[in-house]
Amino acid sequence: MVKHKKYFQGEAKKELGLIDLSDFTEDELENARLAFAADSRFLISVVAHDGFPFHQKKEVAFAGRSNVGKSSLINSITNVSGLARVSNTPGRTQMINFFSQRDDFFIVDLPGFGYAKASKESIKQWSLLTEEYLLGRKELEIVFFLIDSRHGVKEIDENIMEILDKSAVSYQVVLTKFDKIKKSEVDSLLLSTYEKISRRPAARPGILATSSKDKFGIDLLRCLIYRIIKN
Ligand SMILES: Nc1nc2c(ncn2[C@@H]2O[C@H](COP(=O)(O)OP(=O)(O)O)[C@@H](O)[C@H]2O)c(=O)[nH]1
Ligand SMILES: [Mg+2]
Repeated sequence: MVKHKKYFQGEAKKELGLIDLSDFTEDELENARLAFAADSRFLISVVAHDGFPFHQKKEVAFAGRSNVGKSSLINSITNVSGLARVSNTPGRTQMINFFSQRDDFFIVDLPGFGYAKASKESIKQWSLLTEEYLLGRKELEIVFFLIDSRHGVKEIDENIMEILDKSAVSYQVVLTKFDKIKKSEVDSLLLSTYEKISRRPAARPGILATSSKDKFGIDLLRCLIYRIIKN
């Protein structure tokens, strides 16, 4: 397990909304680890709403801008390096990808938004199938909304949060690529993120900082998912 110490050297960041180890019990950490220990597999890529799989289990979805580190994060929590394709070519995945975790629950990789074209146009394109999924999918329990630590919450992220606020599901903000920012930038990143999400009605409290590169925060993300699934 990667200790917070490496990034924070023991400083309390709770007042800045940071989710940390103290939010979970030892049992939760262990059970969450076991829940992801094996049997992650790709199920299906969906391009139209009639293709959504039929099942009785819960789904947790991941959303964020193209290149935010979504595929890398899914690979990290499942420990399967090639599960969700990690791409250096942003904007290529316009499908909704479903992964099964031990046939217990499903991880859903939503299309990345905001690449290249004018942001309005790309949001429109992003939202057709995705909005249908977000607004109508009763199996969906939570959305993890990924924000690149290097950029913070941008206007296009705010636009997507507006869509998420209209959906029936709450979302948890997750900072990605946390290894990329300097220690001196951490407080202002957490502060500005906290400020921007605290006025959002459907945003869950707290911010989870992660790095797929260093496997930082991955155990905590598994715990958050485990709590949702077991509820
Ligand atoms: N330094 C660093 N790079 C990352 C991290 N996560 C992803 N990347 C890189 O960011 C790029 C986009 O990642 P990917 O997972 O494909 O993003 P996606 O488009 O959101 O699915 C790739 O070059 C990854 O190697 C991270 O935690 N740290
Ligand atoms: Mg991807």
